[in-house]
Amino acid sequence: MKIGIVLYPTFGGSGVVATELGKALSERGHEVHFITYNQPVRLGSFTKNLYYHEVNVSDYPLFDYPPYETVLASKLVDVVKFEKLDLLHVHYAIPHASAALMAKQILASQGIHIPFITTLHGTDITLVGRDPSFAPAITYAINSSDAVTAVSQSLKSDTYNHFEITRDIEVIPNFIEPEHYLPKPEKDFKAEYAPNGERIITHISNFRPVKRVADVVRVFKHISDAMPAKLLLIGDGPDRYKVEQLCRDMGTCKHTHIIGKLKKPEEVLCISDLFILPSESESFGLAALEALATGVPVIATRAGGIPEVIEHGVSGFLSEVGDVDNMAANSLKILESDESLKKFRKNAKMRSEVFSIEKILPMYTNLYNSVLEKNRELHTL
Ligand code: GMT
Repeated sequence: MKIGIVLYPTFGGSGVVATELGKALSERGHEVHFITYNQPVRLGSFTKNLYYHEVNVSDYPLFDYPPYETVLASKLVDVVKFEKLDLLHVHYAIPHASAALMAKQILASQGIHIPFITTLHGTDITLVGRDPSFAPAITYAINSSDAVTAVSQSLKSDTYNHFEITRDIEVIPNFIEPEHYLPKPEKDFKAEYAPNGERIITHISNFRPVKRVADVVRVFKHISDAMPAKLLLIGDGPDRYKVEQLCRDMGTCKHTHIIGKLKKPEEVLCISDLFILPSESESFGLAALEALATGVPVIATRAGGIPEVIEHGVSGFLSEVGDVDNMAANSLKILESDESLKKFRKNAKMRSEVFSIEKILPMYTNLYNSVLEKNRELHTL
């Protein structure tokens, strides 16, 4: 198959999922064309069957708001036509689904019938998409997609609750490539951060308010009062200053490293003992799945799709949003002894196998095949 994947190239989870999906498809012989405004962070190096088409919006004094969606739609028309793509798969509804719809309509007027699949990731529905200034356009683009997927059951329900959706949504969970997360012999690196054998606690996110990173610092304060521990914060975003200030106020700075954005989170996860994800809303929690895949148990909230990933009391623990005391008590249950940590580590790794690429990829390829089949039936009558 020849597949066009539209995505955000940045550090967000949807871009990571879309890039890893494209890479996995290309390794299995499909031709994949990434279409976006910057090189996807996880794309890596020159690989067979993978192509990247950059969308450039020209600068013009009139454009206070550069018309990205229009330029993207034009790029899609061009790539579909000249690379002879079979289908488009857009990740994150805004504005990718409406750009794909526009491209589909333009191409149809030229006798080319390209189907498009929209994958909903989270904030496109739960935060931004709910904004009335987007809702009519998003609803129409979702309903006009040839197929729609959501990364969790919770996101599927949210989509039906927040929008007038008249079509089926298939749940296809996010996935990991297990071999990316094999423990590496990084003993010295661990010793640099935890020279006296301290437990290493990690959080990875885009530091947006919805992630509640301040709660990570508060939970860490309880942990470090009870046992020697270090906190590694990975990522960057609007709440970073607030979090830095909180570390100073709580006196935890000397045990905290705010590392910033990293391309390979597994390099930090493989020296970690516990991962904390205290989000207010989270459609899936890819970072938590990456932690599990590295054998790191997760302390998280019962928000959105997180309970579909973390089994309470087995691969980690779940608490109510904002219940720092409960998250801290649960962390200590895991970290209190080497035996307990070992058991949770093993369970974490086992849980992640449910989401291995070998199990999830066929869900996408089956969907692609059925969309192509329907499209053929529709246009060869
Ligand atoms: O919030 C983020 O981390 C970014 C955002 C995105 O779309 O890039 O993530 C969403 O999609 C991820 C991949 O499907 C999910 O794992 C995240 O849970 C989801 N974020 C939220 O729902 C807040």
